[in-house]
Amino acid sequence: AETTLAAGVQTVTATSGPVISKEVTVLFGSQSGNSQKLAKKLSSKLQEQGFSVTLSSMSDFKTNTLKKVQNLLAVVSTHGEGEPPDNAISFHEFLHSKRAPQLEGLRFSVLALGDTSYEFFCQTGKDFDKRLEELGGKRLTPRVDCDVDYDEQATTWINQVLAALGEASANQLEVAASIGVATTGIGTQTETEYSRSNPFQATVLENLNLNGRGADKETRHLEISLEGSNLTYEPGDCLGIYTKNHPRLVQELIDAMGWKPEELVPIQKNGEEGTLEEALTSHYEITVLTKPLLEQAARLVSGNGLQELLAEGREQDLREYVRNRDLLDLVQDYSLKGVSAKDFVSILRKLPPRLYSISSSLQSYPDEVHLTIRKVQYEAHGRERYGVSSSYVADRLEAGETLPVFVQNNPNFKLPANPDTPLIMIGPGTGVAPFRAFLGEREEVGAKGKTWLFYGDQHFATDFLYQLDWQRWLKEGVLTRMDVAFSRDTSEKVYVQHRMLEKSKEIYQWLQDGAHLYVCGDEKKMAHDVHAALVTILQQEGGLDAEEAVAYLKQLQQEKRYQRDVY
Ligand code: 2AM
Repeated sequence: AETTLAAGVQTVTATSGPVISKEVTVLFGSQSGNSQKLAKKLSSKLQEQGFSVTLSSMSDFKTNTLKKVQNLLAVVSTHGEGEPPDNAISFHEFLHSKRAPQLEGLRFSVLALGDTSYEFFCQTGKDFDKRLEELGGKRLTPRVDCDVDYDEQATTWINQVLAALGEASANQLEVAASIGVATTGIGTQTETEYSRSNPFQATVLENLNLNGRGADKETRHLEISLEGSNLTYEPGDCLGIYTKNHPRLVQELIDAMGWKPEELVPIQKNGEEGTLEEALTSHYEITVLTKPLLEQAARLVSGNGLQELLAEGREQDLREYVRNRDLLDLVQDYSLKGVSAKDFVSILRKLPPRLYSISSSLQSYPDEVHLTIRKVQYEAHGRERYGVSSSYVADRLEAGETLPVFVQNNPNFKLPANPDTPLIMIGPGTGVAPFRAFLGEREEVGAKGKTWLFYGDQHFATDFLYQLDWQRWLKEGVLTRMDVAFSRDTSEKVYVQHRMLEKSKEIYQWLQDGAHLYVCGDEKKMAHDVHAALVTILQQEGGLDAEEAVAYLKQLQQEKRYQRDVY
């Protein structure tokens, strides 16, 4: 086998056996790494069947080679309100621009990842699917749209694609010896048996509240042992944790329906059973109302009023109803009396694992992983509501207990390979988590590059997360500069972007010096405003006009010098 690696694009060609003319390009657009993982899996399967596969991130794909591609398989997630993930933006734009070539010879298929609780479910996948057809491509297999529990549907799509391509080249199915997928340039892979589908039962070593007395918030610092798992991670990676629903919500739901907690119901698609209480606690999602769920609930009993809510023209009412409501509201507001527990769980989504940006460096804490999780709690519709995972961690998970975990590599949020490269890190609130990992790593490797952290939260006295770590790193020179914005200590709100604008000259100079920019935290408000501040800085200090400044930032993104981990 011959392996060519170039700038994140890899081509693995089988040279034993018959000459294989079937070339397949697999592209992924991935924010948290799921699409990339699936794209890799597909690529290995294709290679096992003797295909020659080019696997690449959409952002690394050379668009001028598109015309020559015969088979294109795209795995792409959707972000926010129907937007492409960062590393799919440029390819998405290219395809929808006048520069896009006609693709009559192309066969393609799209796997779309998304979340049915969002209105623009799988929008990016749908966009690609539609556009590739418009450009003349022929669908190899129909697009598959996956919900958060994507495993099964993704496997189905992969099998359909393999079958379709396999048929087309049945006479060439002399399988070359299994060819491993090289991973250089597109993230690391852990040598461990543990994964999303087989999580490691990790022991919680510490669970501390980082906020001071009298704070309005509660942010947990979790230290988790990875001993014996062989799990490794890099700064910027995420940890997936399997969580549990609130016992009170489970109880109230069971009571409202008059079920028995010990009744047996399926907890796995393979038919494995568990008690209803266990099922609703650890296996199914009961806090999110999605349209597909309501449609199925409407079919469980006729005349329960749900059909009316789902009727055409009432989209706005539906949107309002599902906001901050859960399954308990549903069974109380709509008559689902008489529905059996079995039928009920059959319409539920699996409780998906939650991903958190890791806040430790493995170099500083061997065999450990740290998380920084802010508890979400609010009142809505006359009842106290809790963030599923954050309230579990804050209120019901104690040191000494076990937590099922797995590492999710995040190829879109990585330290520069060169330790001399300057870093500008912007992470208010829990967005600061990965920067504790970045600086820990830089300390351990004795990096020389200068570093600058922008941090913000509401109050200095109670909300300065990891204050001692930053102070020590400042003293030791691991952290060169730190600017903070405490938004509610002054009469006028100050946010990280205001601090950035105050320092616009220096930031511009750091960028000239080759600094890499990292932004982590709230997407809609913070990351958006920080982006706007960067545009202003480039205009003000670099003499660019608005359009040029935007293009400049895009270029930085393309070069992986501007990376975001936003949620
Ligand atoms: P606020 O709650 O006082 O509005 C971490 O959550 C910090 O991010 C808080 O200080 C919060 O301020 C702040 N924040 C809220 N909206 C923001 C925005 N648009 N840009 C930057 N920071 C923001």
